[in-house]
Amino acid sequence: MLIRRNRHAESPEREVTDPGLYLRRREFVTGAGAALVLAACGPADDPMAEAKAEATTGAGVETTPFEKATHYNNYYEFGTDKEDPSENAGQLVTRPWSVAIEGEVAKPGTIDLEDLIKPSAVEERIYRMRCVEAWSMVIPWRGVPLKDVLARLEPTSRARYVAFTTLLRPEQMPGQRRRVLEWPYREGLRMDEAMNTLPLLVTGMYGRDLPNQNGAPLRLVVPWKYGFKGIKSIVSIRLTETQPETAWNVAAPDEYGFYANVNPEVDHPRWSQKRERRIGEFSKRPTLMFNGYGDQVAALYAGMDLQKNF
Ligand SMILES: Nc1nc2c(c(=O)[nH]1)N[C@H]1C(S)=C(S)[C@@H](COP(=O)(O)O)O[C@H]1N2
Ligand SMILES: [Mo]
Repeated sequence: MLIRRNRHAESPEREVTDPGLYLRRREFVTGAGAALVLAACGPADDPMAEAKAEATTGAGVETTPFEKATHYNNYYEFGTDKEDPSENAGQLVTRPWSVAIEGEVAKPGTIDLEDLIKPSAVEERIYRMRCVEAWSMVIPWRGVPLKDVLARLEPTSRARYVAFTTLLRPEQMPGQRRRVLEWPYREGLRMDEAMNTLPLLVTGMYGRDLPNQNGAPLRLVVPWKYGFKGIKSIVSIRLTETQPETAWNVAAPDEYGFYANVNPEVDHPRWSQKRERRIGEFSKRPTLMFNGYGDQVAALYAGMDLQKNF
């Protein structure tokens, strides 16, 4: 069960709620995927209520503190240290913003971000995020289902993949002045993965607009895949017949596959993927196949060798 909260149905106060207060409400993610329980704004300090919620939701967990989610980032366009994006991304100008719609679609062209998002109902969804570096967070995102946006673009019968590109603007993205990766950052999904209900095109988090360091004004979130699939500051969406190149796969094909499904059985050459550190916790926890979203996505890979297609 996914509780969908339509933005327009929310009280205006909600928009100005201090994120700290917002976070004090208890929010839990179940072990079984996108399903989420937003426990009513009951007393946050009632240990019994918390224990009960944990019991009913299985691997229930609180959302990661906003401070952590916005100051421990990977966004190499702004530097490779975790604090670099929060320090450097403020200079990125994110309005106006348009997205190029390219390739196998009925009407290629350029569309204003607002017009791309507007026809869809904005939702808030709490997802686990697992980085390939073996840390994880739980983040309340705000966005629209990728599948809704793609359907509106009217893919042709030849469209088998969708490719995304990040902004290339070295004047405002100091990390792009060094060849850490082949810029611009690129990512992609197979069309049936993209049409699954889980992937979100994200414009906000923690009930507010997306901070620049988290990929403003538009980023992708694919919760059953490693975090690097969640490409930030998207300027182009291209539907293709063949599997697109992706930045990390081009940089190190033995380390980062195209699929990048969270998989505790396939280790990265430099680190095990069996366990992860949830940011804010002391001991490591086991990593779940497909990051715990197998119910919704395992069928996409029926018959595929996930050791080879990692
Ligand atoms: N354009 C771009 N997108 C990116 C990255 C990046 O360096 N550049 N890093 C990826 C990685 S490795 C992760 S784990 C997530 C981190 O998202 P967060 O900083 O919002 O937690 O963004 C992904 N998207
Ligand atoms: Mo990552």
